[in-house]
Amino acid sequence: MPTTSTDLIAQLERLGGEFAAAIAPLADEQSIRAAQAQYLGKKGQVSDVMKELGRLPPAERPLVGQAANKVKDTIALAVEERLGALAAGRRAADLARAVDLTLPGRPVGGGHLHLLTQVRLELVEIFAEIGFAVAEGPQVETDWHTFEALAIPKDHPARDMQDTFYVADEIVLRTHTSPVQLRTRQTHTPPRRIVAPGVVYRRDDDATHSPMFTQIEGLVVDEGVRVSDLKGVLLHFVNRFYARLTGGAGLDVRLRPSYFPFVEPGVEIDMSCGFCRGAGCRLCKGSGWIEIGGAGMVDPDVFAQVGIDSERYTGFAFGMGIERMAMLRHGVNDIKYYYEGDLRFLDQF
Ligand code: 2NL
Repeated sequence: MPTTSTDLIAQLERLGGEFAAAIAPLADEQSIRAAQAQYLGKKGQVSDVMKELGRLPPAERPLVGQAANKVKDTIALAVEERLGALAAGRRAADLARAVDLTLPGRPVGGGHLHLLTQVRLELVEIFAEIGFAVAEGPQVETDWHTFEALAIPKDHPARDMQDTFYVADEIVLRTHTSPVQLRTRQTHTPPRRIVAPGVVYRRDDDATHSPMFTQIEGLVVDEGVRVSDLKGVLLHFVNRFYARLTGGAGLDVRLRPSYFPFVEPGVEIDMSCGFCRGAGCRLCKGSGWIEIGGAGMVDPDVFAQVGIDSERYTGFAFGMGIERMAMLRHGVNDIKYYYEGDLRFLDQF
């Protein structure tokens, strides 16, 4: 039977009518789109009808083409309407759901200072109680302030590229906060009592060393300053800072001879172990003492570098790592925890 344009137009109109009925029971976008493809896709029913177009006399083809465009529009409109109706249904269901407006809100966690910041502020307060002022300075320093003025010789390993980050020739990331104390020479004449807390940098990286860490150094310069003054300051510090570990018992401090280029004599600072009270434990490795830093009487050569008369003035200096102090007091066992930003760690403090 020969195909006529009337037949094809009727078939197209029938498809348009069928489509709306076909998608009426479909309740999700994916199946509606699949149905649309079944009608309009390359292998769809509308294309099947259009394949017959070639058999018609050319003059009749435009009429069928128009009918095909109309059915495409009808189908597209039916898809939009059905999807719109589904979305409206979902909105209505959302609105109809009972909401108890008296329920308490979900708590929004408040932030707090990082453990290292808390400890740094506490340290500053402890030293302020006995007359120390706080000093700060640049983290990018000259070789002179970092090494030369502190009598650290040109061939000292600390100056090696292996140990120090060089920013440029003669410019380094400070490896200790001592340059801060030297810089206060420009604004403070003796007597001077200052602490310099801050970030320092060394090429070091393992469970107890990080390339960036925090230090606090102290410096006292006056007439008649002696090693016993150093020990008194350190006793005040350990008993204030570690008090909660000892349950009221006092902590002792001992100074062991050691060497730092910028002090003479130089000492290593130990405190009595507050965990086992001297009985011997893992933290003090059975010795009853825990090393907490270094110190010494400022070398007269260092005073000479910054124009302080070492015949008239003497002074002591000390340095301690803040990460290590917090590790000892709070039982932190890897330095990396401080810098990872993991709230499960940070929120404990
Ligand atoms: C340590 C040892 C120390 C100093 C730091 C110092 C600063 C000036 C002059 C002389 Cl301006 N000395 N600081 C002295 C001895 C030891 O630190 O083990 N730090 C973590």
